[in-house]
Amino acid sequence: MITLHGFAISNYHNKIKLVLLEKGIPFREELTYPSQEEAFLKRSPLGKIPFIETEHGCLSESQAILEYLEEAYPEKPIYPTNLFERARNRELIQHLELNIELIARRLYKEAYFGGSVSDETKQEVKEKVEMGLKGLAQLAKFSPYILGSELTTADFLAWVHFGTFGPALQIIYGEDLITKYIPAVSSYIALMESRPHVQKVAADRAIAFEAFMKGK
Ligand SMILES: N[C@@H](CCC(=O)N[C@@H](CS)C(=O)NCC(=O)O)C(=O)O
Repeated sequence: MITLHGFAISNYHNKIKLVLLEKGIPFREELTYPSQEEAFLKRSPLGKIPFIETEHGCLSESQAILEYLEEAYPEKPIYPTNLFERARNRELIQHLELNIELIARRLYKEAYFGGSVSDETKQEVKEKVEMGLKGLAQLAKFSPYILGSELTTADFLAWVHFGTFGPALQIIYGEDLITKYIPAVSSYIALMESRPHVQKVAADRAIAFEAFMKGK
């Protein structure tokens, strides 16, 4: 049985949790916080979550975990069968994570964790994120799913990441930048949130977020 280590506020944790649920893979979730302790680094080299524990050992980096799960549990595939469509999925995932999420992440310290971010960083992040969102508008179809008529991996990722960088952009810039560049996103999010597993991940995230805010 797979153990998923991490916590329910993390978008990278929720990415793997949603994939496990949607693929119907049995797993247990263990509440684990990032750590720089020697023993932890042996399981996840930068001390980050998520990582999974399998019968073969531990595996970190959410995209590597996702690809492993898809190959090890092929019964319910979440990538399309067509090779080029599979590549398009990976293109969208890389774009979302490298060109939007990782950039917007620099705001989370202020948006979510009570810290502060310089005006210079905010300006730099805004320019890059806007470029990323315009790029996403080119790639995404929303007809009705992000890459067309088929629900695929990219949808699970998109829903999870929109729910993390979207509110952060709203808090820092006072406007809904996602909808500004990609108007179809609101109805798309509603469509994704009609799925029971998405609802489960969202509910767990809300509970964890409330507990985190109380503990602050
Ligand atoms: N590239 C990693 C990113 C994981 C990540 O950033 N995890 C955050 C939580 S969302 C973390 O553990 N941060 C703690 C740290 O950076 O020390 C992945 O895809 O799994």
